[in-house]
Amino acid sequence: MSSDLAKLYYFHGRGRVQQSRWAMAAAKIPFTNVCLSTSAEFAQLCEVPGKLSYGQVPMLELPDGQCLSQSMAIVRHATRVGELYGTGHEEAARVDEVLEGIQDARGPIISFPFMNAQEACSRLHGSVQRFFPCFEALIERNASPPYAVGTALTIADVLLAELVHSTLEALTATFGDEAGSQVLGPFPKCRAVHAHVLALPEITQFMNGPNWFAFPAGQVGKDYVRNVQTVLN
Ligand SMILES: N[C@@H](CCC(=O)N[C@@H](CS)C(=O)NCC(=O)O)C(=O)O
Repeated sequence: MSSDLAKLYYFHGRGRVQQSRWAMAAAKIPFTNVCLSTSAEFAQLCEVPGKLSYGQVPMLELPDGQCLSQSMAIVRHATRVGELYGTGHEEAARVDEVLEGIQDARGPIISFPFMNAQEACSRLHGSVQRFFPCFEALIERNASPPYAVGTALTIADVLLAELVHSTLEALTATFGDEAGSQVLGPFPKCRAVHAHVLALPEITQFMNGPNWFAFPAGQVGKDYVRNVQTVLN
């Protein structure tokens, strides 16, 4: 079945689809979320040939009915549609270099609701110490602040902003307002990318619209974990 709007299938929360949502918003692709609530809904999706290529969500259903799995394939599709891959092959390769670093750094954000919050933050802190100096060096090398690659916005900036944002949310939810600025204080270039991306009208609209889900801490996190466990049974 097709409709005017692209549909992102996932659970009632962030998880592995959150980067796709930021990418779709930055690329100005209108979309809606289809949030699974029951294992029957998931089983039904799995049974339709061509819907879930890997028997997994996230999945993006395009308005013409075509379905695309794998969160980073969805991110890259939105990136190409929104022309956020930089200019030329070399910049695209540099964008990928940042994206893959973000994937390596982002594990503790994904596992956050499934762990004790303090332990999750300790892992997150380790990840920040390991990867944020690298992001700072990449932005420095690019020499066109605040951008990580080239002289205009790319998906590298958007997903770096998402990582900074989620990190701040995790630390603030666990240790209070000061914690985020303390941990991210030594990384002004990453914070500048974050500020720049958050000021974009399409991102402001996304963050204040129906496609925005709260960070999965506290009760939100517990509800999300229950939802995932129910659906995956
Ligand atoms: N590499 C995939 C991983 C997707 C994934 O692990 N999805 C999980 C939910 S977060 C899932 O659908 N698991 C069900 C299963 O594997 O049976 C992506 O990034 O999209």
